[in-house]
Amino acid sequence: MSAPSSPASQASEAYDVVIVGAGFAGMYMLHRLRGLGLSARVFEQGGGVGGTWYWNRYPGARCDVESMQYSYSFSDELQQEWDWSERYAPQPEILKYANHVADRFDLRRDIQFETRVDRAEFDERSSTWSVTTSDGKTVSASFVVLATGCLSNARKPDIKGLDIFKGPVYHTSNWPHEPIDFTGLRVGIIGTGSSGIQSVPVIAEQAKHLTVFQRTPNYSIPARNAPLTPAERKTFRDNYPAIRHFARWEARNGIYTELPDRGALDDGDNERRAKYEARWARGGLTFMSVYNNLGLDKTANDTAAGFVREKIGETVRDPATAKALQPTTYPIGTKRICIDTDYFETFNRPNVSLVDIKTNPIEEITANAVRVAGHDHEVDALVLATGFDAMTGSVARIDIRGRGGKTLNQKWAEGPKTYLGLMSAGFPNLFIITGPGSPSVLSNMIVSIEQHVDWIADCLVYMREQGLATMEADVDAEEKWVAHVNDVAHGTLYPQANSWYMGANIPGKPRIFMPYIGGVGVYRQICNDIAAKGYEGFVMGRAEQPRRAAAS
Ligand code: NA7
Repeated sequence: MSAPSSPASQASEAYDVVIVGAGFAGMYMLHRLRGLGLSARVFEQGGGVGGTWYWNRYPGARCDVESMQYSYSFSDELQQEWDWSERYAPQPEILKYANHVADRFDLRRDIQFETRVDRAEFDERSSTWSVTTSDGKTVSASFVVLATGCLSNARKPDIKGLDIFKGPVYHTSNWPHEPIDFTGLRVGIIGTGSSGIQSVPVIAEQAKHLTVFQRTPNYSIPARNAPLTPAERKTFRDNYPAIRHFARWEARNGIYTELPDRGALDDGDNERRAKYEARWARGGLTFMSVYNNLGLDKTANDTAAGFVREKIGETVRDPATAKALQPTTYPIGTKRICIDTDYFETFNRPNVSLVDIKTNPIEEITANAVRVAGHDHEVDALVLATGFDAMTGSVARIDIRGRGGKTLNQKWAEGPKTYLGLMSAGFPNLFIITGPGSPSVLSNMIVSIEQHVDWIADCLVYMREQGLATMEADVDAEEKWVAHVNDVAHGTLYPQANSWYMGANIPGKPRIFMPYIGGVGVYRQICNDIAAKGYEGFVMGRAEQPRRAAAS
C-alpha cells in the first residue's frame, strides 16, 4: 500500500495515512501504523501531545478513571515501568505520561504540532484524500484517521455581556499554561459538570470569595484519591493480564471491578444501604456498578439517587444550599456521574456561595458582575466550566468532503450517522477513532481507543493482503447500526437526562443518544465478528475498479 503519485490536489507530500490529533488515540495509531511499515503524518493543533490532557489544565483536573487502568496496555514494558503516583493522577502527570510515550516510541518525528487540519477532500478518481492544514499546505493520503477526541471542542456559552466583562475569563478546557493565582480575588464559576466540580474546591482555597453559578446539580461521588503505594502498584502489575482482559471483555465500561450479581430491589433496605455505604466509602465511578439495573430500572435507580441526595444533605450544613445541590430532575448516572474531592464540603466554607441559575437564569454579565434576578454578584475573574460540543464538535470543525463533494456536516445535520462509530457512508477511507455510535465516552477511553486502533490496523493489513484500495460503510449497514444504537439506548434510562451524550447542551444540536451503550465487550465482539466475515457491511474496492456506495 502506498500513496498514489498524482493526487488530485497536486499535493507535495503523500502519505499512506494522515492522522488528525496527537492525543492518546493519535499516538497509538501512529505507533501501530509504523509497525505495519506504513507512512503516516499526524497533525496536532496543540503545541504538544496529550489531546484533552494538553488543554484541560484547570485547577484540580484529574481523570475519573483510576490511573492504573487509564493507561495504555499495548506495551507490557510501558505498563510495568511507569509509576503512577496517585489513585487518580492529576492532569500534569497524565500529560507527562503522554510525553513519555511520545519519547519512548519516538513518535514526535511524524507529528506536526500547532497545525490544525482545516479541510479534507476525497478525490474519487484517485481514491485519495487531500488534506489542507492551517499552515496553508496540502498533503495527500490514502486514508485519514480522525483521532480528534470526544471532548475537545470547548463550549463557550452565549451569555449576554460576556465580552464586556473587564476581568480575565478562563475556560476550563483551554486553561493557560502558566499557573493562575486567584489569591485575594472574587471568582465566579459557571458550570457544575465534572470540570466545575473538580475545580471548585481548589479555587475556593485560594479565592477571596467563590460564587458557583449552577444550572443543573450533579450527582458526585467522593474520589477517595490517595497516593498509590508500591504494593498497590505491584498488585496491579502482577495481575495486568487478567485486569486488562476483564476491562476489554467483561466490564461494560472498560473498568475492572466486581460485576454485580443482582438488582437494587433484590436486596432489603438495610443490605442495600450497606452496599451503597461501602461503595461511597471506597469512592469512584464504580459506585454505579453496585447493582446491575441502576441504568435500566427507575425504581432501582431511585434508591441510589436517594442515597446520594441524603449524603449531600448530611454534608452541606446550610439546608437551602444542600437542597439546591441535590439533583432531582434526572436519574443518577444518566449524565456522566462526577467524582470529587471535597466538592460538597466546600459549600460549608464562608467564602463560597451557590447561585441557582435554573430558576433564575443569568440575565447578563456586566463589566464586574454576573447579574441574576436583578442582583449583581460582583466578581474579579470568571471561570467557564461549561463543557464541550461533545463527540461531534471537533469533527465538525473540519471541512470534510466525501463522495460527490458532500460534507460530513451536511450528512450529520440531523445527528451523526456511522457504522460501528468507525466510518460514515459516503466517506471512503476515513476512519474515526471512538466516533459516535461506539462505546467511547461511556467507557474507559483508553480501552476503547486501543480497540479501535487495533481494529483499523488489522483492517489495513487485510486490505493490503487482498489488494484493496478503498473501504467505506455500506448505507444499509449504517442505517441498521444507527437504529441498533438508538434501540439499545432507549432500553435504558439514559435518554431521560438532558446530557451532552444527547447533544442537549448545545442549542440547536439534534437530540440523539450518541455513544453505543451495549457495553465494550459486546461491541468488541461485534467488531471482531464483522472483521472475521470479511468486513461485512463495508464496501471494499480495488484501485482500478472502485465500487461505489451511495451516500445517504
Ligand atoms: P459538562 O459535564 O458538559 O458540564 C458543563 C456544565 O456547564 C454543566 O453544569 C452545564 O449545565 C453548565 N453550562 C453549560 N452551558 C451553560 C450556560 N450557558 N449557562 C449556565 N451553565 C451552563 O462539562 P465538563 O467539562 O464539566 O465535563 C465534561 C466531561 O469531561 C465529563 O463528563 C468527564 O467525562 C470529563 P447543564 O448541566 O447543561 O444544565
